[in-house]
Amino acid sequence: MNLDKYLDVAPEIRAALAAGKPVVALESTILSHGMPYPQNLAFAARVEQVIRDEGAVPATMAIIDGRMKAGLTGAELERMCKAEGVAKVSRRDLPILLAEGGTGATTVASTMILASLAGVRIFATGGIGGVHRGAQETMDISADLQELAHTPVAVVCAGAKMILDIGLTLEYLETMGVPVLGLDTDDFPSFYCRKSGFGVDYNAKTPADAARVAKTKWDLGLIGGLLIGNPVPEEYAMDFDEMTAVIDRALAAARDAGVRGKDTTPFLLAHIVEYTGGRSLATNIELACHNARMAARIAVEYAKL
Ligand code: PSU
Ligand code: MN
Repeated sequence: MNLDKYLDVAPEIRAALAAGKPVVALESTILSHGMPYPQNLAFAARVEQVIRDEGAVPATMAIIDGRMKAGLTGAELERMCKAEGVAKVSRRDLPILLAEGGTGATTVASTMILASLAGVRIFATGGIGGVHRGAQETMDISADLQELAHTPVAVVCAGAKMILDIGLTLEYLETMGVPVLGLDTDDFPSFYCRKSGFGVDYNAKTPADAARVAKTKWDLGLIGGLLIGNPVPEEYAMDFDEMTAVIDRALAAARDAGVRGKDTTPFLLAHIVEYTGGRSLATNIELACHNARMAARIAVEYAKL
């Protein structure tokens, strides 16, 4: 298939990939549906600069006017951040949005798809979707997990939020054969906090260690990606007990409001920001920039292998 029919790769990214230089994918749902405007716009520019400062090229992914984009212009980033008429696009939504010429922000799952199509192997995000608490009844399990099982991209995240059942999320990844690494940690992080109480499969002490595991997985022809947990820097971490209470309150609000399906995660994120008086947003921004920095270092090491 000729991908040019659907996909635009920005010239700088195309050149970097052709030369074997490091490129890091970024998602756009974190902008459109994960953070308020205009803080998301400042974040979008900063996170791209963090990647450049490490010697890699950022590739923010989105669907714009029916085309898949790897690499956005300033005006396109602004459009994603204003989020007017911007859908949340996961794997199932992708063909619909392209066929109807729509505009949407890509989740972890669909960003992995775009990255893989463009040839980008390393991706930085904030937190991934996973098995929701109460999934035994709702069957709400993010498509992000299936994507990690199928698509060859290494996702650097600050773990999973406690809006999810972290234990079940890790069980699911084990079943799907997805390696879960920690960057210099034995404990899978829980987004706002450095620990979750659940272990990782491998403590990658350095970005080079993580790059080597990814390279080995793909050399072996094992399908799918990897999940790399990178704890929030100590100075931005939030109190575990406080966040447990805040998240319980947000979950109760979602239940009372009857929120379901793809609206659940954005609803919970917005309420957590509200209940913490914006402190959680500052932490979210810092941890996502830290993930971008480490993802860029992994991409630099991966490019040498
Ligand atoms: N978790 C966060 N911030 C986010 C998301 C998750 O802490 O912005 C977004 C990501 O784009 C992720 C998506 O892929 O939500 C998961 O949504 P769902 O649970 O509907 O699959
Ligand atoms: Mn869901």
